[in-house]
Amino acid sequence: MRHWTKLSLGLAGALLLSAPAFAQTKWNLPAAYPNDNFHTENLNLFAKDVGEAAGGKLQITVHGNASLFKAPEIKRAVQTGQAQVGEVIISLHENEDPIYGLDVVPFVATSFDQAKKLWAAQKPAIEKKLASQGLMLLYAIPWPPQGLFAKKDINTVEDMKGLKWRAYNVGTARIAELVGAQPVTIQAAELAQALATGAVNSFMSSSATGYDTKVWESLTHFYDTQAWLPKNMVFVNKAAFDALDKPTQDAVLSSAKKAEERGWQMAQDKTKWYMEQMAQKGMKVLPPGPELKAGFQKVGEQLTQDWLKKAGPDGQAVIDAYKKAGM
Ligand code: PCA
Repeated sequence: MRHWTKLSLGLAGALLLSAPAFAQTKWNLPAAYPNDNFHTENLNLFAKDVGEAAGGKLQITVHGNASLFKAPEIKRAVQTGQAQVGEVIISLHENEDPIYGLDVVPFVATSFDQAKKLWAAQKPAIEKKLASQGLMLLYAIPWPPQGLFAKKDINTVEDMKGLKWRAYNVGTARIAELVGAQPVTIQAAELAQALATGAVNSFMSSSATGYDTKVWESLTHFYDTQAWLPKNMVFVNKAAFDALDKPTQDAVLSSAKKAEERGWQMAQDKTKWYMEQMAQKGMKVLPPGPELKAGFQKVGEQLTQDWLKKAGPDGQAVIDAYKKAGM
């Protein structure tokens, strides 16, 4: 009898000790890329940092690989409070505002350094836009430079005519249109399958996504065109953020700052590694030839014109700020 009393007292004690002495807030973070992609790894580190910095008061659960919401639905889910924080590739929302599409205009920023300067110029406008949508920006991280994946030699843009082209946003669909390829919009989570079934046989993206989708199982060439560095942004529902106490808000902000620095470094560090992996799997990983390069430059000029026309004086001001920063 005494033994049981002791045991139950012990159990009750353990429960008391393990139960937080405060209310714990739980946030869901939908994300669209695989769990072992560096963006998602960084999100998990961010969640861990927040938990620690907030002394356990806020627990963020990352749902990678579009498992909670599909990529195009994530932003709305956070706006409507179905999720509290989320990650999307910014350019997915170019239709809402051209400012979301600036980092995917080819050849505006083609290195990590330039991408960082472009982000500094683009950020205030994006923050403002997000604020008008009830959202608050936390940070943004680039993808490695975008190259061209194909199943044959591509020496000129004419060689791209008729390709079954996978697009991930308005910009990549427009490229198909300009070179006479047939665009199909497919998000990363469905890309491996689209490649396997032959629904598409070409696309532009990073070595990271080539690696994530085991692209070597379907395609043979990666041309390292370094055309642009798109970015993912992580943002919160502003009302959910405002509902946190001040120390917890600070924990989110300081962890976001850490995540931003870490993520830029991860993207840079992994770029070469991803390309090496593809080469090791037997892909031809090579720079674009001079004719292809020249053709792409022309496509880029057209897309720059398109963008400036859409974005008007506000967009021009952002580009000017970028150029002033010494691109
Ligand atoms: N990978 C993502 C977006 C940009 C990138 O490099 C994709 O292909 O969907």
